[in-house]
Amino acid sequence: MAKTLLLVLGDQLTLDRGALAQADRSDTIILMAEVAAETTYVPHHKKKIALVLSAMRHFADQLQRGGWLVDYVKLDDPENSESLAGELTKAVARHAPSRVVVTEPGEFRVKAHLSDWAETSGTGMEFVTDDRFVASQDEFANWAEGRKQLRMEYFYREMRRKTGLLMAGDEPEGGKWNFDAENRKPAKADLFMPEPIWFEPDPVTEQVLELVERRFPDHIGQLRPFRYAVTRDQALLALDHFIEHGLPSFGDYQDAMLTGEPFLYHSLLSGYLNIGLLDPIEICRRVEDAYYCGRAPLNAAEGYIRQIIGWREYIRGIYWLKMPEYADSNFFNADRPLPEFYWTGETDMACLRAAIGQTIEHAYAHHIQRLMVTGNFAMLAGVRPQDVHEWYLAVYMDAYEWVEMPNTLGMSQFADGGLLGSKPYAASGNYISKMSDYCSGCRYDVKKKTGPDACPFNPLYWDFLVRNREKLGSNPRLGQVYRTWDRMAEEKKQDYLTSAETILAQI
Ligand code: FAD
Ligand code: DLZ
Ligand code: SF4
Repeated sequence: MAKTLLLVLGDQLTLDRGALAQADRSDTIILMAEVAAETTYVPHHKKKIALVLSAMRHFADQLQRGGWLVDYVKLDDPENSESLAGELTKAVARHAPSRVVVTEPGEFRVKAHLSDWAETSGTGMEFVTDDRFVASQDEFANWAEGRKQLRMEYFYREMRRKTGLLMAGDEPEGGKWNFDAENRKPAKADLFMPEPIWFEPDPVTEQVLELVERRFPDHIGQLRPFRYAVTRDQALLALDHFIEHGLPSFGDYQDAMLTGEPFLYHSLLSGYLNIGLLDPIEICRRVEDAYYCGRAPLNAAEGYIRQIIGWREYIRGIYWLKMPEYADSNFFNADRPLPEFYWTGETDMACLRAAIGQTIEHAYAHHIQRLMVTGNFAMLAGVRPQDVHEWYLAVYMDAYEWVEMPNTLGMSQFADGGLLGSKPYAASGNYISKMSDYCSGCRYDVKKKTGPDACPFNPLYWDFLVRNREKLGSNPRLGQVYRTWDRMAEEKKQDYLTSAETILAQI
């Protein structure tokens, strides 16, 4: 009789890591459970639910083919208890294991839920370190200790040294750690823009799609066509595809936005990476190879590797360092509810319509859309950061709290008061106009500063700064901006504030 019950969560689909790497096939029953609590703790996008459940089912098949005993509970099992704790209790009754093991969950919420179960059930549970990251939680905490400011750039250099990625001995390849200055080009419509690689649903995915249609008709998002990778083999093809077609221009156009081009030169790998179908270091080695073989320039390779071993690792470090208090951060005491159009895309603002529209269609928007369009607008409008957080967690196929929350509350909303960034990513319409072609198709005029036709970002930008002057006025990086405001004629200032008031009243 098997002695170990090993719970594999929906974002732990990696064969040779964590608890699975340590398990003995002859002594282990693997429990995988589709449960309503995980599909609805926020109203996840239909495509995100389909991705996770289909990938879970394919992974269970792969385990079984590899000789593992898998106890798989489907969402439409009539006996489904709807929670991970409920399924653990039932599985313990079925198998009478001598120990229960899990790889540490990525989310604080899930870890607390499982710990509670372990205690109240009296069964206990062993948590195995999740070694799918470059830096462990302890390593990050040690790095952070005693530092006044936790800047990603310095942490990133440590990760470069640790992994040896793009290092020439002790020095960074090309003599610089960061080539971002070359990465801010606006994009032009290009006939040769790469299409992502798509995968048609197999019968397993088709069953999941029917289930999602039936169970979650009111959730946000267009379910079909569903063409994302749901197995490691497919995710590896997506990686190959990106290295060949996207990476060479990734750096140059990383911050660009174009109407009708939801993906540009981005990799679309985060959804696969975050559920364990790909490994961060394997991705970075492929990117590094492309550079050394002359198939990608250094600004692209360095820029991409920085996103993975820099930003992604740093964000996870912050999450575990600061939770659970971090979840309540609200530096500006913002209290406006999220505008309804975030769920429908129905707005006259072309930039928001595009970013939200493609989110509804694909459960995807790239970083600058998330940061400078939807995030920027919410912060300028004074939306409650926890509402913004729940929206991001629900709508993106790659969203798990450990990565989504610090990006939203910290980077995008400045709700942590500047732990992640030295100033808020607040911008008027001019930034969006520079980095995209959205404004030419907008009912508002980006050049108009106030009045009914003015781009709403313009008055909202000043209103945000004035409203929060007490909190931001002493920020050295905003000194120039506040001096500009102070020099403005009183009448102009009043126009800005009145226009902002009208816009805010309308949303
Ligand atoms: P690419 O542009 O191809 O980037 C390469 C990879 O780098 C990504 O796949 C991702 O793994 C990593 N990466 C890049 N930036 C970040 C970052 N800031 N934090 C962590 N990893 C990063 N990313 C998520 O994976 N899940 C989220 O829930 C998430 N929520 C976000 C919320 C907000 C408000 C913002 C501003 C950013 C968020 N990001 C999140 C980061 C980033 O937007 C996505 O990782 C990226 O858009 C995913 O698309 P891609 O795979 O095409 O990325
Ligand atoms: C995101 C998600 C969804 C939609 N469904 C499940 C599920 O049914 N069963 C499961 O084990 N995991 C699911 N997940 C992923 C979990 O929410 C994930 O384990 C947590 O986000 C912890 O990181
Ligand atoms: Fe967005 Fe303003 Fe440009 Fe319209 S004019 S697309 S609202 S930035």
